[in-house]
Amino acid sequence: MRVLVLNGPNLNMLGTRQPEVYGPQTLADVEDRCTARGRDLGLEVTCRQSNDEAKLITWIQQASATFDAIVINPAAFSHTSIAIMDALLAVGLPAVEVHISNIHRREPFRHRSYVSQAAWGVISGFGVHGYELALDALARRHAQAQTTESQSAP
Ligand code: CA2
Repeated sequence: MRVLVLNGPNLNMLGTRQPEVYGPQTLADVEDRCTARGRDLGLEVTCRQSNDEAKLITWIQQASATFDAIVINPAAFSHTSIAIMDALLAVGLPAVEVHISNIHRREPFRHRSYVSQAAWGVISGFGVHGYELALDALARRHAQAQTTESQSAP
């Protein structure tokens, strides 16, 4: 199973500012942890980050050719981007939305995420561990789908 892990705007600054909100780990640390967790779970993980909404949309559109699932922290685009929601709905891959902080304990404008409408599940508030939780959930979903498939085979 191949999983695309996408990070949105400003997450390239992880570990350099606001550690009280987002923790001390850098984006490189987060990506390394995703790759390692993926290896343990038998997933092939590819990580990308962009501050550019168009780039994120293009990666999502192209994902159906190469990936089986998406983990996405859309960052501030969660609260604004109907376009990212539409791209995820269009590709139809299972997507897990991750937020490092608990967006529901923060300012009201962070409480709504357009992206959640296109997500299979949402993880928020577990720090950067949320990315690994997302990979765990996708691996379990994949294993369950394979069991169901083999049981219904003639
Ligand atoms: O909690 C999250 O993961 C967020 O997606 C992070 C976004 C925020 O707009 C969302 O409401 C919740 C912000 C990402 C900014 O990342 C920074 C990291 C380090 C220093 C400064 C910004």
